[in-house]
Amino acid sequence: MQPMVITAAMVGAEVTREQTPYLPITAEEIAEDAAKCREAGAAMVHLHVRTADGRPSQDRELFRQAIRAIRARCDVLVQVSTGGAVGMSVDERCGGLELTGLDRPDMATLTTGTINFGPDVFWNPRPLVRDIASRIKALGLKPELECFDVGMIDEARALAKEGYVELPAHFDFVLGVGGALAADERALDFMRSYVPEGSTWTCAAMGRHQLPFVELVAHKGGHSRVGLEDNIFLSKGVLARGNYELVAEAARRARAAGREPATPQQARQLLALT
Ligand code: KMH
Ligand code: ZN
Repeated sequence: MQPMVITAAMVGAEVTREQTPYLPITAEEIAEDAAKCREAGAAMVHLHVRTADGRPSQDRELFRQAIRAIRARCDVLVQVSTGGAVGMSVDERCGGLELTGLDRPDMATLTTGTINFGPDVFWNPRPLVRDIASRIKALGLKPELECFDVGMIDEARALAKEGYVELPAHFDFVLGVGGALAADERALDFMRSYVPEGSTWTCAAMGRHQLPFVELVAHKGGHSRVGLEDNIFLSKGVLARGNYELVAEAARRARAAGREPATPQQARQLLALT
């Protein structure tokens, strides 16, 4: 069976140090955890950044510092978030896309529709999605199409028809966000059956579903996203002492299902990155 690309969603925009003291915040903390994630089996990190006091940010210079610190330590691929935090402007959200040359990310997320996001709304109207898609395309990056619900896969088809993205594409099924599609095996099965022919997919299941879904996904041939952005617990009531512990557990479960964790080089090929 083909290797599994494990992505570590390390920081996010919502988790706080009050919830877990193990959340990396500074560039050095992110890079140290990223290197351990790479050793544990991650091929890619999904990156948000924070200000020194822990507030969510999409600041270009903070991204630059984090990416440089990561690349100084290891060869893990870097996928920048363009989702940012609820309420950010489109320009704010695209801070990580302003990096070129040696600091250029390897990939960027593109959420293809609006959803309820817990008590908030993650606002992605169609013109905004096309704006972000154009910026990702201008940088020559392949987007990871983040779909929190089924209609977002249809929107990916529309985006392809209009020339904003190419098919086959790479999808991330984000399951279990409050107000959106549940982390339920039937939902996953429909999503994976519904993507355009030849597409690849990752699944990011929220909270307690995160690690069990790695096993499910391993058997179904997909790739997995784990990390503190989506889940802070290694097991019931036990905090993960860093993203690397979640990656190590994901790698263990992948191997038990016959899937080796992909190296960054293998991930490039499997996901057809430029
Ligand atoms: N923080 C969420 C509102 C992404 O990174 O592309 C959006 C998010 C999606 O995390
Ligand atoms: Zn994110």
